[in-house]
Amino acid sequence: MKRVVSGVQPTGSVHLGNYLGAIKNWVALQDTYETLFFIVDLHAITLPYDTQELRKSTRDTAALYLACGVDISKASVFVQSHVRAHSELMWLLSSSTPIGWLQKMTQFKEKSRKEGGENAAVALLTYPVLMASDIVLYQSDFVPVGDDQKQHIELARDLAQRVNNLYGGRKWKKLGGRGGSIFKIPEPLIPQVGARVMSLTDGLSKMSKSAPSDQSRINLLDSKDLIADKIKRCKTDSFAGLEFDNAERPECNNLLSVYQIVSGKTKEEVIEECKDMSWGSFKPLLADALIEHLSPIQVRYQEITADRAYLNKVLSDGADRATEIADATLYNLRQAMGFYMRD
Ligand code: AQP
Repeated sequence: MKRVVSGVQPTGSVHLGNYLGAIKNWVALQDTYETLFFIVDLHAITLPYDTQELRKSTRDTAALYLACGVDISKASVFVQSHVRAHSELMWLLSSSTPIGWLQKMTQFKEKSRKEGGENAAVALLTYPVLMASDIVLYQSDFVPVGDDQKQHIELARDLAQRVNNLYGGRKWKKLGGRGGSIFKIPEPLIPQVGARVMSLTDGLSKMSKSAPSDQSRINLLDSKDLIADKIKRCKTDSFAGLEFDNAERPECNNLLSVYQIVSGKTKEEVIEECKDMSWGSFKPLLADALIEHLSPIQVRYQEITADRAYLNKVLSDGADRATEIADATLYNLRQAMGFYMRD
């Protein structure tokens, strides 16, 4: 069975972008693939953070995975730092990663600028190596992500190929290994709609946890009133009617796309329904569709968080399963890299 891995950082409230770009698609994939979904807490420490908040956010994000429909009878759910192999593999892969590959990552350039350049943590630079480790550790075939992560997946692919070339094949066989490739080369899975959910206050910026204004995003746990208020106040334009794919109307395209997904309608149905609508008629329609879609998730989230022991057991079982797969990969790489192996 082909394998799929993905994760979300516990760096704040999970928002509609994380949900439509990633989590919602995981739920669809768990029937067809072996799936591992983790809370990437090691990634969350690359920028200054609050220690109390990290702990709470990690638990909340795990509960949200389950509330959104991740099913533990099909998927393994765990916390990244509970599987030590992620950090160890990152160190091993770092030795094969050219610094130049990391320095040209768009996210590093943007985030390090915000952190004052030279003062940014080394971890911000090496973040993509950890992400590559997260993926290749599980010999993953596919990684469902939003559009913003395409460049990091590309790096993971290049790195896996580089390590295969450097240490795999005959060289590995001579060291007692099975030879061939050490890592599978992963493919990104980017959804056709929802890959880039945009901010509610600026249709040209992606919806993001770190944007200073909470008005710019719908958090999955926002109350009904707050959702309605955010949609009522979100940025629109003064064109007549509503339409997809007009470059001069990024907000319109974004809001229609969100409506399309949460209402479960096709693009053609949305076009037919909304083409002559005013913003005044469309906004309540969108708010209602969002509330209807998110309400059951919020109810399940409350049930799951009420039972701490259950959640801990899920995460512990998930980490056990993940460790089994991860340790096998790590053993192979250590052997192929020429480490003296313990009996
Ligand atoms: N706006 C988005 N549209 C579609 N997909 C998105 N993702 C994030 N934002 C959008 C996808 O969500 C998954 C998990 O993201 P993450 O938490 O690991 O990444 P992130 O970039 O930290 O999330 P944010 O909210 O965008 O945070 P900041 O503010 O730090 O930039 C990934 O699959 C991602 O593609």
